Amino acid sequence: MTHVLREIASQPECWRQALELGAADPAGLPETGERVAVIGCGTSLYMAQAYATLRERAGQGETDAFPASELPPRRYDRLVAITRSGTTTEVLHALGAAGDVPTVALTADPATPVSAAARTVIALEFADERSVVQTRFATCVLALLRAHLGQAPDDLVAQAETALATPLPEGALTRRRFTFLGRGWTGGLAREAALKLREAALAWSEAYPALEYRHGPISLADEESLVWFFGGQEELLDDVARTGALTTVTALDPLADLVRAQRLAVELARTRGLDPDNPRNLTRSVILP
Ligand code: F1P
Repeated sequence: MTHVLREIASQPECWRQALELGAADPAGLPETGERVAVIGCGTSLYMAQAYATLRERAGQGETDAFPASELPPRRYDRLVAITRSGTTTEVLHALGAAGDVPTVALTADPATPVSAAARTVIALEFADERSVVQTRFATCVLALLRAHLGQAPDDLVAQAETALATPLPEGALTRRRFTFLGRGWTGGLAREAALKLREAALAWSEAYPALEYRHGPISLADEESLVWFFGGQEELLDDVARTGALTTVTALDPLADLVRAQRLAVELARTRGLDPDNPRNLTRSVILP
């Protein structure tokens, strides 16, 4: 079994710990009313985007997400950084430039430079991973942050179990183009799902805000496409189905549905003869000279 598959399968137990940690209000996370910037790179950026939308829509305060390399010189009350490795150069630079702004980092490895760069560190060592391709660290961070916002469904762990047990959409593995659609906080999940397919399976994949899909990109949809809805955009289903594309939507919580997309990425890799633990051109973290 590959590391990534083992890590995907371990998510229910990991989420249990993450949810507990988030509900316990760990030091350093934003307080209600603060203006907050959230940063990360790659997968961690997409989790930052999901959290930013959730927090702002929960009425907890203005929250913006940025790639760590693109943080604008604006004044925020707090800077939240997400980094599994704790070594990503752009994240360390952004934290280092924060001046007197309180900073907090969520990481799987606190024995790394991020602990010196951030004022507070929240360690999720239980969610660390052997695989280059991130799965459980990312979902654990979001589960933790949702619990902290009081926005995690009570049955989230059970839903992760269901997502692991549910068969993948029939015919998905023979499609050649994969599109993920999300709205609000699930936009970040859609981008993450698309990244998983690129990283693990070298698959052609993309992601859009759901209602933008009808404004052009749908012209690419055909019998070779799979269009994956992260819930709540059923008004588009008929239009997409008419193109010949395979569509999939579930009643699962979108974070649990991301587990299904992770499984698809690994299954696709297997059918294409690829090793998802050793993705092409990728390293566990990007350390710039
Ligand atoms: C972020 C990241 C991963 C990506 C690749 C390089 O790392 O961009 O999302 O898959 O492995 O690193 P981190 O800052 O969360 O450690």
